[in-house]
Amino acid sequence: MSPAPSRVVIDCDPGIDDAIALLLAYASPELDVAGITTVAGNVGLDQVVDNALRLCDLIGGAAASTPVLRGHAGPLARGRRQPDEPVHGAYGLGGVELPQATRAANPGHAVDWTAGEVRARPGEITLIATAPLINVAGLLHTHPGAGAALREIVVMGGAAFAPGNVTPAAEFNFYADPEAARYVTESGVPLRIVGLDVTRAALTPLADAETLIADGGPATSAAGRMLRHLIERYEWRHGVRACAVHDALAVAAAIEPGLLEWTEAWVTVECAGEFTRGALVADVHGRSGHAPNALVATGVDADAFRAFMLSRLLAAYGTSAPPLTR
Ligand SMILES: [Ca+2]
Repeated sequence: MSPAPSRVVIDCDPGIDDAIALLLAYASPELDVAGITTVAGNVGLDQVVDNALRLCDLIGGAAASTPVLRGHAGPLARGRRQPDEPVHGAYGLGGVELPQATRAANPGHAVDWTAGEVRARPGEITLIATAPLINVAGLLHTHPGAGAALREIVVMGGAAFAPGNVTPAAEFNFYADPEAARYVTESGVPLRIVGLDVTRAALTPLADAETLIADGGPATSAAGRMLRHLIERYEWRHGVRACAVHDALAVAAAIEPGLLEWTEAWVTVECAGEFTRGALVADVHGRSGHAPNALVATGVDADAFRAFMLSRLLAAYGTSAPPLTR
């Protein structure tokens, strides 16, 4: 008998890679998605909430009734860059229009809802954060005891040794709210960080997007078209017909940590640098004198991740997939 699934809350800002991450989570029997919380990031909050609800309808099954909560619409402290619309398209899903959502978001705030969920199940909830970290920092700051009751936080964010994707030093989620990211990294909650170091080393090629489109199912073809949009952007920037699917790798890391190599380190986030605001600092050699507070992903089995993601999406949503597999 397989072990009980891990109960997760996914804090996200869909966003194409968030969308693929949600599809992957619901395609994976190892995870039980307790709720989807939203935060402004790739696009504004209203759009992010609407996208999450539409994606839940697309996924169907358990997703159709998963609580979806509105979170923060802006950063904790000063300044943030504009939403990343050129990358994700005007509505955040690469121009893929999903049918209008059949329900509204649940009442209440994402942070308070998550606190209740975590308190009700101490030690059980893994928080997968694939967006700027305002909600997560808010949870840890305003709900004492919530951090200690979390099992783990898996964060997609930062670039420990690789270049950033907003500035030369900073990755989008951390750059969007460095104070929040710093608060989370220094919170003492068990933390795994899946950053650009590994997401850029595990690219999804155009062939996989085309395979999903060719399958023709509602969710597979939507996923394929979203990935194709992302690949066009990635090719423009990086010259390869493939793309990083950052958030999906974070979900894969929560399911199967063995897909990645992990290095213990003390980590923090630069909040003051003239050129480095939002940069993840990872002390892998113990220079700071601080005890490690995170596991930083420093390697990835790219072929295994690619096969994992494609096979899971086809098995759960493909036209030849048996019904009720999720
Ligand atoms: Ca995201």
